[in-house]
Amino acid sequence: MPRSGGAFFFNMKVGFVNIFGKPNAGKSTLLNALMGEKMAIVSHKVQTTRHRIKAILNEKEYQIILSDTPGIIDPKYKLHEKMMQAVKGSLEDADVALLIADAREAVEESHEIFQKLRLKAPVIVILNKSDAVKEEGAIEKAKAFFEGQPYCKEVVIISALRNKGIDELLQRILFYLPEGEPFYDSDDISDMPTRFFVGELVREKIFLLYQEELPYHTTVLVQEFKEKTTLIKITADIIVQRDTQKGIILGEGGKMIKQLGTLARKDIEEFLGSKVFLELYVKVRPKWRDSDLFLKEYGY
Ligand SMILES: Nc1nc2c(ncn2[C@@H]2O[C@H](COP(=O)(O)OP(=O)(O)OP(=O)(O)O)[C@@H](O)[C@H]2O)c(=O)[nH]1
Ligand SMILES: [Mg+2]
Repeated sequence: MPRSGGAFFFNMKVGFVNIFGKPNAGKSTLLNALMGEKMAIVSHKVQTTRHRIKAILNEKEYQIILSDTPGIIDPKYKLHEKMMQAVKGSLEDADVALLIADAREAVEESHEIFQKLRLKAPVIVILNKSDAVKEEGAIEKAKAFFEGQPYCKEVVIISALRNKGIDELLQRILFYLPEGEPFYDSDDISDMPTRFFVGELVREKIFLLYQEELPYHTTVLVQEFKEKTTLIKITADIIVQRDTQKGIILGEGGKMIKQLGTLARKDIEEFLGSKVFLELYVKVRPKWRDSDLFLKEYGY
């Protein structure tokens, strides 16, 4: 039952608007731009997002349930398989699909992925990172290419980072969105618990601070979340696969984890609007990325 509290909704537009694309195309940045606040973590590295993250955009005239999804890849281990299951689930319930490509890249690779999705929902292809395109005429060429594809209703050019074209995109989304009654309370902004967002912010800083493969061997689990009188006490485990990785996370004399803690705490405080005491522990769980048991425990 929609929690509409007995109110009537005339001509309200409601539905699931799900974002898909290659890793690093800017899906999470776009979700944040549409929401007008940071809900999904972003990094310069590929495969940052691992879950389907719903964020609810509530206005009088519409309720858009946005979904960020992991970048589409060929799975190499069980965590990847879970990530691609999150994509699959989002393909099924989309009312409008946003297929996003990095406008600096050649169109073929994204096209191949988009084609295989076989979406039934109307598709808007989004050319993102327009601010960073150097080559003259390149965006227009890419736009014409996608407009010629049978799966594509229309193409919208944006810069999610610079907030360019976002209002126009919103108008085009609303054009395709069906009318209905809201699914969520008007003050809900996500279906994920606060703990999840806290863990994600720690994970984002791991993507920022540590080189190469380490972030891909790591996950974060919030163990304790206690609201005290003047602050919130949070304890989180950083899980890695090997002892050597634990050493790198800690750094010499604990230098690195201290830096990680400081960066993460600042963002968590901003997100929660409260002072935070953050305690981080590093735990070694060999092959957690391939263990159903561990993956389940860690929320995948
Ligand atoms: N120049 C430029 N960079 C952008 C834009 N949008 C996103 N980025 C950058 O692209 C990188 C990846 O952005 P994300 O939003 O994490 O990409 P994603 O598609 O969610 O990536 P995964 O979660 O790994 O699949 C980050 O460094 C962003 O700052 C844009 O419009 N312009
Ligand atoms: Mg992402």
